[in-house]
Amino acid sequence: MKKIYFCGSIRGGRDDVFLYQRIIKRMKDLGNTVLTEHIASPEVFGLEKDKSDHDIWVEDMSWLKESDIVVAECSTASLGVGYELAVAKTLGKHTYVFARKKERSSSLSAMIAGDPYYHVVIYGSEEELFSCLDTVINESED
Ligand code: 6K6
Repeated sequence: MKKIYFCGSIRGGRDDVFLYQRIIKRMKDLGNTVLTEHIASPEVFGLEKDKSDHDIWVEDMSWLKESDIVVAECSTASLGVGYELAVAKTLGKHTYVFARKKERSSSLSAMIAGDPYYHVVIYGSEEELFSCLDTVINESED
């Protein structure tokens, strides 16, 4: 079973917060530990008041180093998630990036979509997202 660092938008916008909840639940139901469960909290901005930005960065970098794999849902663009993905690559973490299909492709940044380091999944439905999620988590088993 894996320690998963899940990335999702916080200050970039919270439109997908309930999707993050379902993704985290799915990963936990499969027996994994999700190090960043707070991303799915609807009260995230209330919680933010308790910590400085530096404290948040220190804690997140420590979890990122500790993680076995990184999973990011990138349909809502976020500077912080882009930063985490770049650090994950530097650390050599297996990194899976999910984004919803848009009319022509997706709104995923070309800096992520175009970098062959990342395992990118552009999904059409939530069913497809979960099916791919199950597969990548099983694939990444040691
Ligand atoms: C405490 C509890 C819930 O939220 C907090 C405080 N804020 C953050 N806590 C932990 N990680 C954060 C927080 N703000 C941003 N991040 C990290 O950056 C997360 O791991 C997200 O994947 C990413 C989101 O970046 P922005 O730019 O959308 O905020």
